[in-house]
Amino acid sequence: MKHFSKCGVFFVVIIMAVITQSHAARWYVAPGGSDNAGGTITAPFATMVRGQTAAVAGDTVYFRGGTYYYASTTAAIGIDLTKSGASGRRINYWAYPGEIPVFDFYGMTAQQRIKGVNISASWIHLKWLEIRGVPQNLRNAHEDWGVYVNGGSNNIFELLNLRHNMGPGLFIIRGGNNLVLNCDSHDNYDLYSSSDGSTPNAPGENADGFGCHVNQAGNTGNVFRGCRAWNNSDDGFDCISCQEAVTIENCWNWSNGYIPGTTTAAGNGNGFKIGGFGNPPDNYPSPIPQHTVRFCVAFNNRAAGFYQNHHPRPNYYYNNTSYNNRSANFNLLGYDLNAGADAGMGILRNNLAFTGTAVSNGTGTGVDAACNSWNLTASTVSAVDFQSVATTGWEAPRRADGSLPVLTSLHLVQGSDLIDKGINVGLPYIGTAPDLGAFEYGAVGIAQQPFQPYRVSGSSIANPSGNVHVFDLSGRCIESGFINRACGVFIYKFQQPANRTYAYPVFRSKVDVISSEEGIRNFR
Ligand SMILES: [Ca+2]
Ligand SMILES: [Ca+2]
Ligand SMILES: [Ca+2]
Ligand SMILES: [Ca+2]
Repeated sequence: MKHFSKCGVFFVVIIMAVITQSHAARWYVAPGGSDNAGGTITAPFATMVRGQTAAVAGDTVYFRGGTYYYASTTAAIGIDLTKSGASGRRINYWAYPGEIPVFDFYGMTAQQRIKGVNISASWIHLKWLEIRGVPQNLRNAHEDWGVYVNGGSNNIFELLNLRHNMGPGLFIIRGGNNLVLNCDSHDNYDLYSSSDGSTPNAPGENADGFGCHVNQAGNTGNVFRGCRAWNNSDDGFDCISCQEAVTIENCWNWSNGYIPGTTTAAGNGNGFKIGGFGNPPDNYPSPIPQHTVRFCVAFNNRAAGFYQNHHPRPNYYYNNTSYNNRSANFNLLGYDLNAGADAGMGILRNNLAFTGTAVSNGTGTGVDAACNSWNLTASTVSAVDFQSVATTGWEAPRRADGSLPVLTSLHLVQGSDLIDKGINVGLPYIGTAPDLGAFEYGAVGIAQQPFQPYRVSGSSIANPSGNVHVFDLSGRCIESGFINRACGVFIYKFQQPANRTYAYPVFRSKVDVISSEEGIRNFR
């Protein structure tokens, strides 16, 4: 869908759904509350599970700021979310606006593998919660987990701060169509991992930032968007043994593979470990999924920035930036099942590698690479192509809507010979062609929100035909603009970029924006 403005005006397009919310209840939970209370703002519950008991599809459970401590000598699960919402009416578990609820599981001391939050529910939405401190109590097992998605589908995990757990921050073992949006996972370290009798293991080998490892066919549609992973002892993102395709986009990671906060080696240390079923591959599905990683950044990881991990079919790597990763920026070590041997694999376009080894295992019939920085002879990559190459500041606070901060690091400078040197792969770009790397020169930023406006760069569409206003829960008008009924429910805001006259629009599925209590109250 490509539309161009005759006048060349550049717009920010905001996509939203018009929904009608009625009779959705609000429940409140606070530290110091009581599960015998009424769950009102003045008499809040004490626990998330009590909120779950009260809530039905479409309801929102608000958590007031403060720390919720979980302690048990017998329980393996801190919070068990089993109640599903429904299509278009998720059950929401959200921070009360402007407050920070922290769920601390350090007191879970049972001699079991611990799950901080276990999720078999579908159609739920967790937002702006901190989940920390899940311990490892066993000394003969692998990792524990912060959030463990075990059968839940169609969920949104948004703005979760997953940290200092002794295992992955968020791990999907079963379930599809989950959106992990604008989450951060950092400083996770499985210090006590050891062999469980079946698989050799060692301290630090399992605490990934994010993992998607769905173990059954049909669990398609899991997406990680706008997430960051850093200082995790194993990998940033890991999709080993995943039976269905995963999409990772607009995500950043760095400094994984070390004991957090040190330069002491720990686990594997790949930024994006994209697939794999062991070496040689074992227990893989047919067809073998092809994962997608695009518009992502990896730097300063102990091993590769982007790693094929013996995956026996080429994955898609589009418009990624990989900087100063220790073993290679892109390691395409795959596996040729017909030959029964290792082989380079990957479909790569518009990627940018800088400092260190650009690509390893980058040849062979399984590799389809074009228009990457290492393929171009007329362009060269050096520090002067970038506004900055700083590796600090990437964990900066997110923008007000939860999207990634706008940095200058690894963004191209005006005049760089990496601008417009890519090839159209059907993804948005500015100018005459895509640039190399994750950040398109001239873009105004990408925000990811499923229901509060989803902002993307786009060009105009003719004939906006009405005004629309968007209100948040407190009644504050947060957005206003024109509506174009002919093209669905989009709001247009005018924005003139520097040095640019037009851009391609991006229209995402409106499915992303349903189920919000913060919908449009005033549509005329
Ligand atoms: Ca590992
Ligand atoms: Ca891993
Ligand atoms: Ca250059
Ligand atoms: Ca471009």
